[in-house]
Amino acid sequence: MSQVVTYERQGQVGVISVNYPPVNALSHAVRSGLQDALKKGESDNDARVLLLVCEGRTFVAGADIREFGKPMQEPGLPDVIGKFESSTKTIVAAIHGTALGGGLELALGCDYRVALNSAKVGLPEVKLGLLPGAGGTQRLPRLTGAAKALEMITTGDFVDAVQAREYGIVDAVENGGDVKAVGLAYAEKVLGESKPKRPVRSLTDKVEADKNSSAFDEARAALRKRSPNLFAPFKCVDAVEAAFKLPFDEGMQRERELFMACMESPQRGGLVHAFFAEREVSKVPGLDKNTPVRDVNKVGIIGAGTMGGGIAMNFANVGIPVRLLEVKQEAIDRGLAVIRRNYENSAKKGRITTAQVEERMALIQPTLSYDDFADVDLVIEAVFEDMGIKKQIFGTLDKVCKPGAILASNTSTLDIDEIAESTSRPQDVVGMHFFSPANVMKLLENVRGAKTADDVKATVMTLAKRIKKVGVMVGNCHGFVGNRMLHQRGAEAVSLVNEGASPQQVDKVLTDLGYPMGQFAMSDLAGLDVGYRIRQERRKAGENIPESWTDKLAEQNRLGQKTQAGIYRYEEGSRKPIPDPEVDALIAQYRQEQGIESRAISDQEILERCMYVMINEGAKILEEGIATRSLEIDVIWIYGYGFPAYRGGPMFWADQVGLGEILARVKEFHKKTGGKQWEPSALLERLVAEGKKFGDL
Ligand code: 3H9
Repeated sequence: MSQVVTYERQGQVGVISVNYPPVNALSHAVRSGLQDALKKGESDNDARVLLLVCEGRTFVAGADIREFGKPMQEPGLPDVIGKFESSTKTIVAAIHGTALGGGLELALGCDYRVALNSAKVGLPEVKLGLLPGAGGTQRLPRLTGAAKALEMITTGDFVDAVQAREYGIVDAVENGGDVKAVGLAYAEKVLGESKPKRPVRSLTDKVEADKNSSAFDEARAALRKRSPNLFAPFKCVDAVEAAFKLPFDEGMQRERELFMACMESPQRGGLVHAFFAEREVSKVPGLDKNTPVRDVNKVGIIGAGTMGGGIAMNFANVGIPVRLLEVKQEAIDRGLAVIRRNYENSAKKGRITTAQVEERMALIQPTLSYDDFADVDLVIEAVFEDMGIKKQIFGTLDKVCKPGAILASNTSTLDIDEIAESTSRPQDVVGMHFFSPANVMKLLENVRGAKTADDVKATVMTLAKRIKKVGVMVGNCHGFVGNRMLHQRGAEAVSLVNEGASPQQVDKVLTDLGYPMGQFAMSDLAGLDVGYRIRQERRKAGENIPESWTDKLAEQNRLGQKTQAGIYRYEEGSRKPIPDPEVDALIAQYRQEQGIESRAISDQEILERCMYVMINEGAKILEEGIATRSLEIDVIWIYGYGFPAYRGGPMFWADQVGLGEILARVKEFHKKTGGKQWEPSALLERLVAEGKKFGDL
């Protein structure tokens, strides 16, 4: 028998233990180990009941995702689970940590389930573009009925042990203790009470009751609204419905067909790439994983505007006290009022309690004086993009902050090294670029300066996890990774409009690709003054940036959603962009002034120009070492800009489109326009010449 699964007997209980760190995933070795251990248990005449339990931090957290896309090695998981269910012996599963996906399916193949109260269970396959493919869609509904099963399987969300008991998924919940001891006690109880074997497949009351339920059509209608572009959630509904319409074995067959369809869909490839990429980015190449981190127990934030306030909330949410600094009392009052409103809205939606609103507000202490930063461990500057002001602020921080305090800037574009030079401690200076709204968006782009100390880099990466963000470490250049690529897309989108496209046509192409909003709706959300100010800074620095129609809008105080008018117009209280004839007229006038003859532009041209310009820039970013791996760019775009995770990120997407095809078009656009943005990246050329992909780097 394989060592990852062992069998031993304790009294009258035969114990099957899985030990396959880190998360006891159901690799081939675990599946065959389970099968062998079961055989041992069945032939052990002194074992009157069997217990399945896991070592380490968790119960089985699912199929081994690393085996996806490779030839399946027997035994398959559905067969192993089938053997547990049809075993001659009654089997108890004892759950701790997270019983997820194939892990929960394995537990559902047992007769009874007991869980520690800290445990969670779920079928998160849909988040990987899949559906539960080892009986989960057939067994879970037999315990929970249609509505709960549909909710769990189509969202992939976990439920805690107490909820799981309410739903009928687990039979008992125990407070704390050692999971094996809890499992043994429950197994003894099964014996003591002579509880019968109870295979889930044989339970029929819930499926009979919900046979004609409207829940399936309702679930499909909700999905058409929530995630119309996703493939797997609809297949999840089909599979669950089969549990109610077909006998168990036929339902299992239907589940298999639907599972294979998901497995083969490109969305599964994209989502699995995104899953691993999110975990890989936390391992920074060149940064020893044992690098010590600095203590961060108190944070100072400069600027109580939209960004500063959002950033403050992240720390208060995890119990870290914040000193929030502004220059004027009104600004601080306004900032705190916005934070309070955000928290109260969360409380209204039931996400936090009213007591938590007060606790979090109490953690955010306002101040008008830098002297209050004397004892903070980290300062994040979040004022607007003006190098002069930032240098002044960092000069002051250098004077007031204690030695070893980390001095971070939330700049979205400016040179971290230049900011660092205004202090006597550039080793403590780093970029921490949050994305708007900072309390919601999961990305934290951490920017290393030339002199940033390793322990500062390690600290900000660890801190990202602590405040529940996905941290990505990048190098220093104008706009870093995300905004540098975004600027290219933005400029191209403006050029497309100059040439004849409408803002709404450009935006639709991007939303059809799966972005939650297009370039222009996003500019309106961020505020047109942001881009305007950046362009003005660059013009001041001597760059030749021609005036565009978006500058004109900003100068007319059409700043986007916040003024209810920008590139689109907005009705009171609504965020829905409405095309505005006034803007069309302004664009037409701009074209006339520039002598541009408007032409019809195809959606395909918009897609290619908006995306390929980004891919070419992304390749240059890799070439320069600003990002070290293409998956960093993917994660930045998924978590910072809403790039559809089911396409795996822009660089993964480019690999699917084909780098040869992209390079050919980049060259054509370069020939046509001579634009620097279309100068082909040397890396892109090399990869195409070698027949390789970004993913091969
Ligand atoms: C499935 O079950 C299909 C079946 O229905 C049908 C089959 C026929 N496989 O997230 P962490 C690795 S689909 C392989 O940092 P945490 C992960 O890459 C599966 N590896 O820890 C990382 O490795 P590394 C359904 C896995 O404590 C390490 O474990 N299940 C798997 O923050 C630690 O992970 C899921 O979708 C896996 N299944 O969170 C569950 N899971 O150290 C996916 C994790 O080398 N997993 N790894 O970077 C999770 O949601 C979280 O990892 C979990 C732990 C909550 C378990």
